[in-house]
Amino acid sequence: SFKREELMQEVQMHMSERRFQHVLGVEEMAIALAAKYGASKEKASIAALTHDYAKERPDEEFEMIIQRDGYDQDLLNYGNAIWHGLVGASMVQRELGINDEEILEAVRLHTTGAAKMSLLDKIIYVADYIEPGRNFPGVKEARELALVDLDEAVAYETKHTLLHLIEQERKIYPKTIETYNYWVVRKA
Ligand code: DGI
Ligand code: FE
Ligand code: FE
Ligand code: FE
Repeated sequence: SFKREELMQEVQMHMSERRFQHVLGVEEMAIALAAKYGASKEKASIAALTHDYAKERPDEEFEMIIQRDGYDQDLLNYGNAIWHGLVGASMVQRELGINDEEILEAVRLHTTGAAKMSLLDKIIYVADYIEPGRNFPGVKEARELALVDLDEAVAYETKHTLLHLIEQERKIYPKTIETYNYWVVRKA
């Protein structure tokens, strides 16, 4: 549709060609998962197209917004990896005029996940991990799980992301641990 073309152009202008190709891969995967699990394909498309919209913004801009707009100031102890979704959703809203709270929440949660995730949140979280351009050990298993059981795919991604972060001795954002405790430890 025309709206999608316009949104795609706006997103493309804000990132490298390589990242834009990732975004298109996430969109393709998100639409497929929405079809399979009965979510809105249009919302999946818009959330996927905008999920990394803020990824190439300077740290100073995120720091200014975190200080100005009443975010938890503990966020200042993290970096772009945590900010581009959680805080980036406010740029998606303000600059792209997207006011659908389900879409904005999927953008906010796409990196860390959360204990409480909607179907759309799970679709974007998983699609980001398994889009066709991703190539890392374990991605095949993640893709297979996503076709069978979306919750299992969320658990798999969370566990393996955390293992990777710990291996690299990176700082873990508390919400990432909440996601682990809920989806990996406490899952049914
Ligand atoms: O933006 P993408 O690269 O497409 O993917 P993403 O937004 O899911 O993840 C961005 C990075 O954030 C990725 O390298 C994993 C990392 N990450 C996820 N949870 C945490 C984290 N990094 C830190 N330091 N702490 C976390 O809790
Ligand atoms: Fe991201
Ligand atoms: Fe992700
Ligand atoms: Fe992404």
